[in-house]
Parts: sequence; structure tokens; C-alpha cells
Amino acid sequence: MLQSALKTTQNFIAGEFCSGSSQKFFDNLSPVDGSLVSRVAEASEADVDRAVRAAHKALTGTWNTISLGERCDLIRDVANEIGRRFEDFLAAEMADTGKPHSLASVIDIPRGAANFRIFSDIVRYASEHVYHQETADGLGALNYTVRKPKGVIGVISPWNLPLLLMTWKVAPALACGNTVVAKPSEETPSTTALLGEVMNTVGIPAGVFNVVHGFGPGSAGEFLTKHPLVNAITFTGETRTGEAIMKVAATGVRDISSELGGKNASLVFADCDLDKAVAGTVRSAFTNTGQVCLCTERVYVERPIFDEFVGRLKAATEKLRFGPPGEKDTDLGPLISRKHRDKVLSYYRAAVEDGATVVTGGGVPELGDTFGEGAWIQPTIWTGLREDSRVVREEIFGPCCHIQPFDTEEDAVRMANDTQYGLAAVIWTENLGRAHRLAPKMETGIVWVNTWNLRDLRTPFGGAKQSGIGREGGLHSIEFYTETTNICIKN
Ligand code: NAD
Ligand code: 6OD
Repeated sequence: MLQSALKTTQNFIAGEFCSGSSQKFFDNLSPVDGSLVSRVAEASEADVDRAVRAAHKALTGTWNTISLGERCDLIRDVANEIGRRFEDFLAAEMADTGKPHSLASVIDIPRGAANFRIFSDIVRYASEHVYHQETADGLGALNYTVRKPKGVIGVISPWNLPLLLMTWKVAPALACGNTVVAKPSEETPSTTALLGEVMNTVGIPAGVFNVVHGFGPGSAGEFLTKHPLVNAITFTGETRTGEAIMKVAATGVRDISSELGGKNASLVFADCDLDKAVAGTVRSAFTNTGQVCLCTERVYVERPIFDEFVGRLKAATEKLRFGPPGEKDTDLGPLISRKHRDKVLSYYRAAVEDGATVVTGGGVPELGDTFGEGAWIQPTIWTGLREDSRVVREEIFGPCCHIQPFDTEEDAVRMANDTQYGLAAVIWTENLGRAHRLAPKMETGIVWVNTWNLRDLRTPFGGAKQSGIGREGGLHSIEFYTETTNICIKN
């Protein structure tokens, strides 16, 4: 029976779908209207152990006896099979997240497939380092490096871009010859479960890719990270969760890559192309209902254009259309859950208590009874907050931003950098000299100039400060997912 034919979402262990030894299930609810999407089988500690042991066994099995070329061919087949089952993945992603068709069909699912395609090529054609060394006897030595898989990789991912972020890690991990135990977010288990079907269809050997469902502490997330046969952990999620996982990973000195929270700033200079800056800020603040780690929550605008920018951003934001995922002209879906909406609304209230001017939004939209049990929320813009307000300092992860005027470049850079986070920044200016001058000063892993979220998958992705450790993407992923051995041969 295919997992996708069931109304239950199963674990995927050693090539088979299974409910789990405890027979415990939890509900996956639609954020659109609160209806039941599926019952999800929660993995017990024994199930996670079985998944990790299957991955460990597969390491020394066929996965590392087939050639690099054959392995990369299989990874490419995964990309093609996701493409063939595009509509299944799309429906599953929209059901779990409520995100619009216009987003899931253009970003989430195509990118989920592209991650396998590109890492198949990158790993297939990656080169090694060679160093010719001088020696006292004049004969010299040749140093060269070889790369080996790290082993069993524990992959833990969040709910905002479920397939995209899961495959961003699974694809390079497998292409490099590792095996994987993946734990998707409890909010969005469906597309990772479908990935299990795809692995079987294309002939990835049993045990190479496993999926366990559940929560963090006291559940599958914790069981996975503390398992001694997990050699490295790659995690995307909240900064506080990243800290907790790092502590666990310290036992056994296991490697960790972490992509964490953000409080990203945009700088809008008076010399920008205002049409582009307004449209770009609508995208950077409200895409996926503000639930992208790269989303802008702080906007700093040069004083001469402040009022005009605020007015135009308000007008553009008020044109965004709410709607169910399947409707083609929907711009904004709900938040991921009622629980997350409670958190975001608590910041909406805090903004008002701190004296914000609510430019637009600030609450819950009236969408009628059909969507009454959903997690809908208005996109919201504030001005007038102090820089030490909680709303300006803490990651909210909702469709909202605070706009603040600045007078000088120095002030703009100082305010943008005055945060514990360091994921991404955007600069809107038509002055090339200014762009080159300021971009390196941003204390972030990523800087965009006159665009947002334009991603070449070969480029390094990750955050500075408390936004993460390490970089993934292209050759940077290979660094994480392999162990390098230097071989020195004396002539
Ligand atoms: P989260 O940290 O609550 O959960 C992420 C995953 O970790 C889930 O699968 C969860 O079950 C698991 N988990 C939770 N506690 C755990 C524990 N103690 N041990 C092991 N696993 C545990 O994050 P979320 O709410 O799912 O996602 C939103 C957060 O993710 C935001 O902070 C956002 O900025 C961040 N994020 C960062 C990036 C990035 O690339 N930097 C990308 C997307 C999201
Ligand atoms: O585009 C990507 O590859 C990527 N890692 C995006 C992350 C978005 C965070 O929410």
C-alpha cells in the first residue's frame, strides 16, 4: 500500500511504511479551516533506534559499493520522480501548510526537485585538492585529499518550506554517500513521507533514507539527536532549539550544521527605484505569510522618502488577497497553526502597548465561517516603535514589519546590525558605489541588493551570530556532508 493512499502518515523505516511500535498517532490539522489532514504515526524511541540502525547498516551495504556515478544517477532519478509526481507533492504541501498554489507550485515543489538535480551534478563533478610539497631532500611529496561520507546524518527540519528545506539537506547528504534519518516538522509531515515512496520507486536501497515522525523534546527529535549511531546532525529551526540540539550533539563530539532564526533588515535609500523597493518589500515581508527565515521584519527608510514609502507599502499590502491554496489568485494563506497565530498576535498586541502606529492590519481578517477554524491573520505594518521594543528585537515569524526612518548611511548600518541575529539583509539603492560600500558591512550571511530571495543553489547559505553555524549550498554542503582525509605520498 502506498503511503499516499492512506489517511494516516506513516514512518518510513528500512524501505517500509509502518505505524510505529507504540501505535500512537497525532493529528495533522489544516491551517485553512482546522479540518483533519491526516493522523500521523508518532515514532517511539524504539522506532527511531530501528531507523538509525537501518541507516547504519545501509551505509556499508550497496549504497557505498555502487559507483559515484550510479549513486548520482539515482539522486537525479529522485528529482525526475518528484517532477513526475508534481501534483501529489503540491497537494500534500498545500494541505499541510495552506500556502498558495502560486507559491508551492513555483518555489516549494520545483525547488524540492532541483535540490536533488543540482547536488547530483555538484557531487558527481566535484574536484579534490592537490598540494605539491617541497622537502629537504629535494624530491618532494604529493598531498591530495579524498572525501568520504560522514555516516548516518540526522536531518531535522521546520514547517515553513517543508519539502524545500528537507531536500536541501537530504539531497547533498545522500549524494555524498551518507544515509539519512529525517524528522520533518510535526506540522508538515506529508511531503517527507511522500519522499519515501519516491526513494522506493527509483530504487534507492532500503535503509538509505528513513523518516520518523514526532515532536522535539521527549519525542522523535530528541531520540534522533541523542542516538549514538547518528554521526552528524543538520538542523533548521528556531535558535533556542538549535542551542538545545548543540548540547546533545556535544556528546560524542558530533558535527552540527544549524540554520536558525532571523530578524532581517532592509535598508531603503532615497536613491532607490521606489517601485522596485516597494514591490520587493511586499515580497520580502509577506511571502508565505511572513514565514520564511529570510523575511524582512525591520525596514529602515531614508527620511526624505519615508512618508511616501510607508504610504505606498500600505497601499500595496492592502491589495494582497487572502484565499484557500487552490485558488489561483490567492496571495496570502494562513499561518501554520492556531498556536503560531497566538504567538504572532501576542506581538501585534505588544506593538500597540509599546505605542506603535498601526499603518495597516493588526488583527485577524473576517473571512466567514468556512475559514473560522483556520489560522488567518492580517499582514501588518507598524511605525513609531523604539528600537528596544520587543517587536523590533525578537523574531516574530509572521506577516509584519516595523518601518523606521534614518538620516545617514552610518545610522542605517548601525540599526540594521543592532541585533542578535545575522541571517539576511536587503539594500535598495541605485548607487552602485553605495551598494559595494555597505554590503560587506552587513553582519549577515546573505546580502541582497535590489532583490530578495534570489537563490543560486551553488552559493553559500547560512547565518552569522545567532542565526546559525556553518554554510550549506553547493560545495559548502559537500564540506559538511563529507569527512576529508589528506594523503601525503613522499616521492
Ligand atoms: P522549531 O525549532 O520549533 O522546530 C524545528 C524542528 O525541530 C521540528 O522538526 C521540531 O519538531 C524539532 N525540534 C524541536 N525541538 C527539538 C529538540 N529539542 N530536539 C530535536 N528536535 C527538536 O522551528 P519551527 O517553529 O518549526 O520553524 C520556525 C523557525 O525556523 C523560525 O525560527 C525560523 O527562522 C527558523 N528557520 C530558519 C531557517 C534558516 O535557514 N536559517 C529556515 C527556515 C526556518
Ligand atoms: O532557498 C533555500 O535554499 C533556503 N535554504 C531557504 C530558506 C528559507 C528559510 O525559511
